Amino acid sequence: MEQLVLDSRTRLLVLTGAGVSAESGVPTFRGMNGLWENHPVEAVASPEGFQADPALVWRFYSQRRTGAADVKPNPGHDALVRWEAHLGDRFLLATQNVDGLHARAGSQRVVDMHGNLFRTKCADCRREPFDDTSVHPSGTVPKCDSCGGRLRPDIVWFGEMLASADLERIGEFVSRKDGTRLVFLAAGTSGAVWPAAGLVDEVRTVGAETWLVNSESAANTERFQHFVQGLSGQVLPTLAKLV
Ligand code: BV8
Ligand code: ZN
Repeated sequence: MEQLVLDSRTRLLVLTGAGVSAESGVPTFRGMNGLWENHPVEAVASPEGFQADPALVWRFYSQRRTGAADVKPNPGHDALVRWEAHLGDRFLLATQNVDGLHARAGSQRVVDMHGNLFRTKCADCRREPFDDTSVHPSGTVPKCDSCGGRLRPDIVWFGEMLASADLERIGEFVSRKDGTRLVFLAAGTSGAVWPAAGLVDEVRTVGAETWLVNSESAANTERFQHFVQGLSGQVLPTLAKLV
């Protein structure tokens, strides 16, 4: 297998998707072939879906909270923690996953691009989002104790903008001029969801070296210089040479 060299001249941006959590037992979106209780995920994970039936949306996220509560990080998560320890501030992990497994594995330099399953915010006021593991399977909609409005998961739904602070943090890392060379590695993502799927194009404008680690060829495989087919939990632990 080709080796990814992580040395003192390297700046590494990693993008992870649902495939990185699959070996921990968290179902991927494609694995559910985009459906939940034969609703298209895009319909449930959307402001329109929440407007139409907030109880259904809370049932969906309650099931996901229950499913993700006691899963463990896998060797793919652990490899990323080692790479971060080796590279320090020349490492950044942008994840599309909302399961919190990167933090649980010990990753610190993480951008939760699509929010966090175990955080809740108010749909009707600007109170701070708060950590929350509560589940509401029986179709109740939890109420905000500041404004009495509807609480919702602190997740970026389809049709919603990603946090500008998150996008800026990634953009700064990509365009940093510190004499290091940028390497971009995407793992476990089908490259179907934007704007995350556009990151590979963004990094190529600054001449980055690009890698994709995925169990099957993804929608944007040909946009990567290196494609390593395999399970992230098996590939990531031996892919990088830490110099
Ligand atoms: C926005 C939270 C607009 C929800 C998520 C047409 C063109 C361009 C864009 C669009 C378009 N039509 C619609 C859009 C916009 C839309 C979009 O991209 N839609 C897609 C479906 C086409 N994007 C948005 O809405 C984004 N916002 O664009 O705002 C806007 C503009 C102006 C003003 C206002 C608004 C917001 C996107 C964020 C949505 N939220 N998550 C939740 O989780 O409940 S996305 C959600 O789905 C996940 O977070 C994840 O990101 C995504 C699924 O993608 P993957 O992570 O890649 O997972 P997937 O299962 O697809 O793939 C897994 C891969 O791993 C597979 O390839 C598999 O082979 C592989 N694999 C499996 N096991 C392993 C493995 N690989 C390695 N090892 C293994 N063991
Ligand atoms: Zn409120």
